[in-house]
Parts: sequence; C-alpha cells; structure tokens
Amino acid sequence: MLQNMTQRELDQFAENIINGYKLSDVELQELLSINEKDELNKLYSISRKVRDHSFGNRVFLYSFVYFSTHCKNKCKFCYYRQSNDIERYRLDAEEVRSICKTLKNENIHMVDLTMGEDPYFHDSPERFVELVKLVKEETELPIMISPGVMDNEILEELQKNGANFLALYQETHDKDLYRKLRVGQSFQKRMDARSFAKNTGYCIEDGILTGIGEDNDSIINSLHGMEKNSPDMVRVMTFVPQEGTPLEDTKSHSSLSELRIIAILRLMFPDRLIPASLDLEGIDGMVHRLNAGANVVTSIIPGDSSLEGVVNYDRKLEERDRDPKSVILRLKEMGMEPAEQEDFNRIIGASTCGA
Ligand code: SAM
Ligand code: MD0
Ligand code: SF4
Repeated sequence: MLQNMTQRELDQFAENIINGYKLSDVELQELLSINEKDELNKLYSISRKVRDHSFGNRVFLYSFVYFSTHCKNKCKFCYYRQSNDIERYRLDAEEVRSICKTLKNENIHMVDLTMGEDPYFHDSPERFVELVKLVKEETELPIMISPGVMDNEILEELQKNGANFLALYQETHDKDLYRKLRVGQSFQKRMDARSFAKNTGYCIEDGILTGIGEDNDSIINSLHGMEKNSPDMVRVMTFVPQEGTPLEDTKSHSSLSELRIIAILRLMFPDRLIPASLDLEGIDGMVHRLNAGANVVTSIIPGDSSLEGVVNYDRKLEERDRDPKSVILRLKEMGMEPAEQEDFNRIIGASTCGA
C-alpha cells in the first residue's frame, strides 16, 4: 500500500494519523505484510514523522533493576521460569540502595523495578512496598514496577509509596496462545490488574511478543486488545528462545517483525511511549528500534552492574554496553537526545516528582 506512494502522499498519510485517522483492519493486514526494504523504509519514515510530531528528537531513558530473578511461574518463553535450573539472586535493601546512588547522576527518567513472581515478595508484599519507598527516597525519580500480577490493595499501597507506572504485558490478547505461553495463569486476572491500576491513577504498559507462533490475525487481535485499556506505553518484543526452557529449540527470528510492529504501534498510538529495549540486541538494536518509531530506551543497566536482563542478549558477553553514557552518546550520533525530566513527569502526570 505504501509502495507506489509519492513523498507527498506519505507525508499526507502521517498528517492523517496525527489528525486522528484510525487504521482499518485491512490496512493493518497490509502493513503487517510489508517485507520489501524500500516499502519498510517508507513505513518507518511515516512512523518517525508521527513520533517527532509529539516528541521531537527527545528520548526517555529507563533504568532496569531486575531485583529478584526468583519466580513461581512457568511461562514457557522465560529463562526465569520456576523449573529452570539456573543461578538466581534476590537483592537486599542495601544492594538496591547502592544501585540507586549510582543512578542519581545519570540521565535517567524512570527506574523500572522488575522481579519474577518471587514468593518472598508476593507472599509478604509489604517487603516490596518497603523497597519502592526506599527507591523513591533515594532517587526521587518516577518508578515503574514490573512485579507480575499483584492484588488491588497492594497496588494501591505501592502507589501511595511512590510507584507511578505498572508494566504488565499480556504477551498476546489471543486467549488460546496466552494459555500456551503463560501456563496456568489467568488471562483475565492479568487484564484486570492492568485495568485496576489504570483506574487508580497508575500509568500502565502493555506488551506483546512476536515470533512465538502468532499470525497476522492474532497480531491484529492483540493490537486491538492493547487499545482497550488505553495504555500509556505499548511494547512489542521479539521472542528469543532461552536455554533450559520448553521453547529452547524454537527457530529464532530476526527483529524484522518487531520493527514493523513498532512502526504500526506508532501509527495506532501516536502520542504514547514506545520502547526500544536494549535487552534484545543492545545499542545497535536500539538504533533500529528508534528509527522504526520508538521514543524510549529501556533496560539501561549501569556499566559495572551484574544485574540480569530478561532476554539478556549479553548474558554470555564479557562486555556490556547498555549504560547511560553509551546510550546517550549513540543518541547524539543519531541527532537525538535525552528529554527533560519535566517533560517526562508531565506525560506521566507526576508533577511533583518524589512526592
Ligand atoms: N515477572 C513479571 C511478569 O512476568 O510480568 C515481570 C517480568 S516481565 C517484565 C518479563 C517480560 O519479558 C515478559 O512479560 C515478556 O514479555 C518478556 N520476555 C520474557 N522472556 C522473553 C523471551 N525469551 N523473549 C522475549 N521476551 C521475553
Ligand atoms: C526491557 N528488560 O525493557 C526490560 C523488561 C520490564 N518492565 C521491562 C522486559 O527490555
Ligand atoms: Fe516469571 Fe515473569 Fe518469567 Fe513468567 S515472565 S516466568 S512470571 S519472571
């Protein structure tokens, strides 16, 4: 559909999106079927234009703190699933405090506190509340929590103590596929937790996986599924087969589908946060994702850190380069730069950061 469009028509397409045009399912199908390089580049250029309209060349940066890799669940795709025989850690308060101190002077807009569904915290959620409180006191930054599904009362308590954003990815809005992936976990509970959080004033992030057995109809279903809760942030990540998991031997996919979906997400959610995760392909991968229309860099980890990622492309590499300085350097080479903290606070509605 973009193939024969002139530059004027492409510009007009972007304008229409900016002015509120909603893509039809037929158009979504066509966009999802684009494979040809020139046409993909046209798609990315429209999506960048739409992004730039809301965000200019300014990018938001999230620091990733995977503070416990213990988990009671058995998600088929995940390295940290309960039965995987791997080394795990759980940081104590002082270790978290020391990470916060290193974060302070970096150009970070939000701290993402992520864990597996670790019974140590899930059975005694006041421990997690304490951790959130500590991170808020130390950093005075907005806090994203990615703890899995927690009860409504706990979400409220966490919010009172400084949590601003809940990341809870459905992975797919196709219930059959969900059942196969998030084995033994309720589809509805996950949906409800996100929607409760949204209604109590959290910002929320939903996300899907690609390369995990979905077809274009299933992707469209998921895209509309994500629309329903009016998420503040939407993500897509390429499924990367993990050692020791049931999907270990699945064929791995390139990032093409992810990049195409990032661009489509930008057209469906023009003014929302869309991440370029460093967790999949590091800084080079970040560049492609930003060029496809993302406007947030996630999974930033201090240079000297031994924290894990989720996909963790650099698990076996000796050197990691997903620290704030390397990210900012590369952003500048791309003609982009970190946004102001006030811009981020305005977007997430946290006018008094630290309060
Ligand atoms: N335990 C919490 C949960 O599951 O909601 C928090 C962790 S959550 C942020 C981990 C996310 O990483 C999953 O929701 C999934 O989208 C993504 N992920 C996990 N394993 C992956 C893999 N092998 N490939 C791609 N994405 C993966
Ligand atoms: C990322 N490793 O952005 C993180 C993670 C959790 N909120 C996010 C999947 O790639
Ligand atoms: Fe646990 Fe989250 Fe991994 Fe599922 S995705 S196994 S809940 S850490």
